[in-house]
Amino acid sequence: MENYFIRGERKALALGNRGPIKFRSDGRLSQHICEAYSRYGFYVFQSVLKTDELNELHLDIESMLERAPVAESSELNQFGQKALGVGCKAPTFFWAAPLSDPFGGTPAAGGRHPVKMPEPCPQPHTPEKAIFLVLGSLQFSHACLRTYGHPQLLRVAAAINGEDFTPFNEALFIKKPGIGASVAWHQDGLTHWDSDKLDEGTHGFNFMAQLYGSTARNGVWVVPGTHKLGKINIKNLVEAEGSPYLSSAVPMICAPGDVVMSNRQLVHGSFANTGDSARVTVNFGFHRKSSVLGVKAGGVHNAEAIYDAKRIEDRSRVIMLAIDARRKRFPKEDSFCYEPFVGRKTRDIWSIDSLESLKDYNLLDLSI
Ligand SMILES: O=C(O)CCC(=O)C(=O)O
Repeated sequence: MENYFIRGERKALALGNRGPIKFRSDGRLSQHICEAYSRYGFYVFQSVLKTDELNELHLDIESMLERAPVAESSELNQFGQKALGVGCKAPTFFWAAPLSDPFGGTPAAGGRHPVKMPEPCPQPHTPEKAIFLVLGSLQFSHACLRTYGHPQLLRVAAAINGEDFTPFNEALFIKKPGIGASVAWHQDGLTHWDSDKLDEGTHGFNFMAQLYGSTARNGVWVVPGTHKLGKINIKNLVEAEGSPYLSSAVPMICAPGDVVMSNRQLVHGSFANTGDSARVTVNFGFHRKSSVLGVKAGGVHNAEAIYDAKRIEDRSRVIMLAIDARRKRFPKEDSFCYEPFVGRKTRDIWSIDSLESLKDYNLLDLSI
């Protein structure tokens, strides 16, 4: 296994799909970034989040976890107060046994994780269960909301998915050393695989911002290029290999503050964190409007529904709120201009009470 991690890291670093966010003089995303993203299905944007922003994310996420339920069945946090997420209708905190694989080989999430990952034995005295995933994370953190409004990242989203791009969902993946659960191999999309219009960008992408960096042991692994191959039979892939340690896969190797853009059609997953460093990923995804408008989808992150123009607009307002939150914290930065709301008379104004207005906003996620 050690060799697998070392070889994977070496291969990942040799791909040539990492560097700072760069645009051409006409404002389009640099050609080499577009080409590498299209070729491999992921790109590591280096040093996107600077020290202040990272520190604020650390503090907020720490505070979020302190205010989360003390146990899966509890409504109280460690201070004996009503815990975050209690009373939410939409899903929020997800728990798993240490080093387990909660999804692999189960019908969860539309059965898209067909194979169980290895489940190493945890050390004695680890908690029975720990939070490994938070959904609807923007309602719990001003810092996460500000990162969602990051102007360079939103420019990338517009370059990849069009100026009228839409949200998907937002999440935190928490992989504590010796505890963090696996996410079994899967492709994210569930909706358009049989469409004759399917192409490499149909199911959108996720930004994965790294708070502590990401290593071969604790990071997400991907099989480069699989985003172009349609729906892949992952069970056959693992059986042919004779092991879930896929030799064609590479890990996302990141420093703190790097942000990966990862195609949702890629075969990807992460192993239980048997290493000694934590990974916290601030995830937020975007779609092309044409992939969601008028489409009936859902059932994993949100209830099944037809995504009409009103729903898309209501959900997209969160981008406007995030842009305003960011403008107020980083006034010297050039804010992102989100095309669908240009010329509107009403503005989405951020205030310290804004998170309350986001309660259950993720009921309107646009999962496809
Ligand atoms: O962060 C992880 O471990 C898994 C991420 C993932 O599967 C996803 O974002 O779809």
